[in-house]
Amino acid sequence: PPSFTYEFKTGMYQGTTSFPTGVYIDGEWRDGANGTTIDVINPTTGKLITKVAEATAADVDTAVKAAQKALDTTWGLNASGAQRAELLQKLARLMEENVDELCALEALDNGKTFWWAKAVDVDFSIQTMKYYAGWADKITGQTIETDEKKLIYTRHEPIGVVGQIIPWNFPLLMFAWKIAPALATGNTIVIKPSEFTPLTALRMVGLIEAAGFPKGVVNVLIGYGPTVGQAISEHMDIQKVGFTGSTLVGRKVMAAAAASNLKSVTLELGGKSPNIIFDDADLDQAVSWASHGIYWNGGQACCAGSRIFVQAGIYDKFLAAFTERTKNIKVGDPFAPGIEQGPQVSQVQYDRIMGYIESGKAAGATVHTGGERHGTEGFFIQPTIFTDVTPEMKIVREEIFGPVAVLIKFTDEADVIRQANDTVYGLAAAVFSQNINRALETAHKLQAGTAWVNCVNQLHPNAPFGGYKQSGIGRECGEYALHNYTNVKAVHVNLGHRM
Ligand code: TXE
Repeated sequence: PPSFTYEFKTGMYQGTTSFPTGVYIDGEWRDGANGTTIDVINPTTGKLITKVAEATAADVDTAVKAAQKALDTTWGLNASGAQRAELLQKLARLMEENVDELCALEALDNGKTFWWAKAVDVDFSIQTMKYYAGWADKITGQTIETDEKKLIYTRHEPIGVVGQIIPWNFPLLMFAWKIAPALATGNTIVIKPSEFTPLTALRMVGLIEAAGFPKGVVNVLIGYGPTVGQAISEHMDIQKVGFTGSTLVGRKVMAAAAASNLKSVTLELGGKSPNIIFDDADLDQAVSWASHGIYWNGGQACCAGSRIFVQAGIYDKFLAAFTERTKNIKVGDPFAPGIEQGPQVSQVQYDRIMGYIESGKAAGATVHTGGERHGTEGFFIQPTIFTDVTPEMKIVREEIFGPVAVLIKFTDEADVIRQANDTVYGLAAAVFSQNINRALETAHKLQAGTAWVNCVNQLHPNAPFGGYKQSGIGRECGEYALHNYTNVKAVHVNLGHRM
């Protein structure tokens, strides 16, 4: 199987990384069943970083068998909660020991800045492992009182072999959000990272092995969606699939699950999150948060505050300050200090975003600032503000997944709540106001799985995250995610009723 060695020479990290890049099944690195590879492209330069082994449907079959064997012998009901907790804790410690290398790989492969990878992606991934380590020995059922001659109790058992399919925008964090609750509850895993950003998941394999997880518990397969993703979704021996990605593909995953073994499905999909600025907001803070809301991770966040609603009384002031802030965002090499925004992840995404910008112009919206390519190589796009938009425009309705904000003026609460909820999505929403009643009343009326008050893009391993409407099904993180990975069994014991 192939391997990858790379020397990081400049910027915020210097060091060498080296690890296998095969298909990882049953504790072993292999070539994919077809012997083919996938090119991994550096979004900062557009050039090849390395080639990794391509898994196919046949590899999914092999991985499921290995995962089933592990479930029946070393994991599942064969490993105590305390043992599972200890391994997750150990994995968190190993990640801490390799934190800068993980950040550098994420910056290289995805294009996010090293600084943000360190502040959020890798740190939150470690916290997620620790949080679920804490749960692993506290997975308990209930006793249910009915009458004195009966004992009923519930067991929260692992679901079994679970499939997980993740995207490229937060490669390591999505890997952590998926594997940590599944492992804490005793499941075994076949996971498919995005073919665009496989490197941190492959590096994690070494840490998972070093932590001491038995072979076959975590199987990592890099492959394409229509082959490996589809094979996971329709596999008869996978009992659950957890997916994060586009709403389009989420539908396919659910359809494949329905058409095969009715495996349980959780979906974390797209969004077009409203960010509401009332005229009594702290303007300076609202501008900074709104900027973070849309431009963080190059706008490639499912919860990005891409529709910014500003109350008429402060619209002009907000627009002026937000424009200045937008123009000052430093776009460039993700390893250079002070850079806030790196490249978009791929040529495909670059083209998709530029297509949306063109569609906005063609529909009559005004590019207030930005709207062009940044630099001459790689997939960089200028932070962009659209004004003069109308509700039916594609740039207002569809997820752009790039550094493109639309600004919309509103009059009062009723007006903004109606506009904010006028979307098929419901992932997140934010409200800025100094009036606590107004802020909370609005937050409660927004159709979204997460509502932020005087902040945006806040995630926490302890707090549930997921969507209303077409933004998804189920919740990740927090105690809520444990339900995705356990089957509840009610045991009825007869203590003396006679037939
Ligand atoms: O996503 P895909 P893409 C949105 C965002 C973005 C758009 C397209 O708007 O612009 O989706 O991105 C796997 N069966 N989000 O095309 O294809 C795929 O290999 C099973 C929002 O890259 O949904 C990858 O591992 N799996 C989102 C994963 O699905 C399939 C994050 C996600 O990729 C498959 C990413 C199939 N038929 C994109 N086809 C978020 N919620 O954060 C593909 N995949």
